[in-house]
Amino acid sequence: MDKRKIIIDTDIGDDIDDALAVAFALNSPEVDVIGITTVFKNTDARAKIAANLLSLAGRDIPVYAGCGQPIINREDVLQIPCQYCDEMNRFTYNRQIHAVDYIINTVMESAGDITLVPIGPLTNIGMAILKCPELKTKLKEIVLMGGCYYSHYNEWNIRCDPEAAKIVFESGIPVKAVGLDVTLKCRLSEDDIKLIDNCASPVTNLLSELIRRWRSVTKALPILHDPLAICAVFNDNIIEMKNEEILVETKGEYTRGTTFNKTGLERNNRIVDSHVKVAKNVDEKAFIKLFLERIVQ
Ligand SMILES: [Ca+2]
Repeated sequence: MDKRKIIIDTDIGDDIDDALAVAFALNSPEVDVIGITTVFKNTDARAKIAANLLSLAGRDIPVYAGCGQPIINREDVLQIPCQYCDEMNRFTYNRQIHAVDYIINTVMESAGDITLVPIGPLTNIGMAILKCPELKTKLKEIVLMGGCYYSHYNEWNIRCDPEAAKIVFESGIPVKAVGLDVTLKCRLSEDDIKLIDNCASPVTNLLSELIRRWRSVTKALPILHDPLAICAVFNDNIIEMKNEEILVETKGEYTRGTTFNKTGLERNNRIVDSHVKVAKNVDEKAFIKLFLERIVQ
């Protein structure tokens, strides 16, 4: 089986689903994680969390820190993510190369077989496309978590950097987007968390600790938003995808960062010739089963 080469671009450290997504990708034989880049706010701390996870997994995968500031929005880039702790400071990453340059160099030197998997705000990807428009001809696909396509809500990843999202959706690069309206169906239960807690491998021990830190702040159960984007890279059975033309609102006072399904707005049932596919539905039971099988080994 040919493995899909992927670069995961992540805001690991705030919501718990990024760490779960990286662990899921590392244990999925269909994909080869060739690099991890971090984005949004404190990308240095996020890179150290990713490096810690990779170290425990015994995987030698390079990590690069990217843009902390979105293109127009302003954020506190020194804010410490809730899953970070001082012990993670010893984990290192490649500080010589910025994530945007790593993405550009790696994709441009490739045989056109690299898929980007952004599971945070799209700043690094948008900046890479702005800096090197030739990426459009070299990237295989972008598979992202973000947006909300069959109901109108300004989902976090798009809202945090609407300009970057607009660049990505208008780039002409094949995009597969897994939106909030579908990912919300994929929620872990208390019993699922116990399975992870009881597994006691080095990676699941860290995941348990990260889940505990995250739950102490949120009092919530993990939702598998980002792992579903990893699944969308290789599995066509669990997620139903549909071609749509997607617009990103960048101006609205109340709607900035909302994704609009142009086909839905027109209501004329025309055939859509679009490079964008969005998730319409998910078999959440099959997905959570697959996810747990691969995390709890
Ligand atoms: Ca994320």
